[in-house]
Amino acid sequence: MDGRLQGKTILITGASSGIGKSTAYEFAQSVPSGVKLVLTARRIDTLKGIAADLEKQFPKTKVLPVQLDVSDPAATQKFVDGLPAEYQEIDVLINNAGLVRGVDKAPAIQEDDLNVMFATNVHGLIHMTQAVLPRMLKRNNGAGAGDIVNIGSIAGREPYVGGGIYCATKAAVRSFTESLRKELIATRVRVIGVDPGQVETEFSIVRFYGDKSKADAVYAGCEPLTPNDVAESIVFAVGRRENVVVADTLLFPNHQASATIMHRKT
Ligand code: NDP
Ligand code: 8X3
Repeated sequence: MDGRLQGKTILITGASSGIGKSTAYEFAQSVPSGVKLVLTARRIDTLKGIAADLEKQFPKTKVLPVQLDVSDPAATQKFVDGLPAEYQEIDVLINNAGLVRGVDKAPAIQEDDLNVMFATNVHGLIHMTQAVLPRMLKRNNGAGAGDIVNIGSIAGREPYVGGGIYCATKAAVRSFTESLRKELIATRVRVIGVDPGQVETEFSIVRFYGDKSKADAVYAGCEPLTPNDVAESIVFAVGRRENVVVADTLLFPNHQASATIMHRKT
């Protein structure tokens, strides 16, 4: 793993929390000889703290924290175009930034929630992919090289009540991921989909607009995945031999069998 990933430039969106943050630590830990991490999110102070801690714990890893709202297409393109020279050749793009807002059902879905979820989870992921892909395709004498990892969800495979918009965004991610893999089949760019089930992060706090007690209730009687469980799968997929594509991963905690079937201890 260390030899395969040594010196790679890895861009992670949504790295200020949860799965994105754990993925940054998992790469740094798995590659003691060092990687270059570009970490983006809206909360730049949090990212700067993570960057400082990573460089302290893993002296051979270099970290560039950048404030970026992926729902802003112009900012995304400007960010990619303006990357410092030593970070310009992105080897691995982890499209992780995403969120859920609310549990409203039609016809009560709030317009703002609808727009923010699609702009972040779908448009944001597509714009970042479009901004990074041209340089990946030029590498390797035009054969292309690099990995694009899209974080979907069980919600993209199985829609549930109160998740109409979030599930639709993740179904769109799944569909885009599959199209992209097919479109890039004549290149050496790998397209990797990772669909987690229940993971305890800030995800449910965001869903309930900051109400921690409602978020805690989601995990009552359960043992959800940790963000590090997902990070390990991401790093495993990226660390395979270049000819191996871990195309599609679905991860559940042991008590979960589908988006809605969970065994809860009473
Ligand atoms: P967190 O809320 O802990 O992390 C979400 C990350 O996305 C944060 O770093 C946040 O940073 C970032 N983010 C949100 N909106 C934007 C934006 N507009 N621009 C840039 N960054 C943004 O949740 P998770 O770690 O759980 O979520 C990560 C991904 O995993 C998401 O795509 C989610 O849908 C997916 N997922 C989560 C599951 C779960 O149960 N937790 C299960 C399946 C999939 P900041 O606020 O600083 O911008
Ligand atoms: C998060 C999983 O089932 O809470 O994507 O929507 S779920």
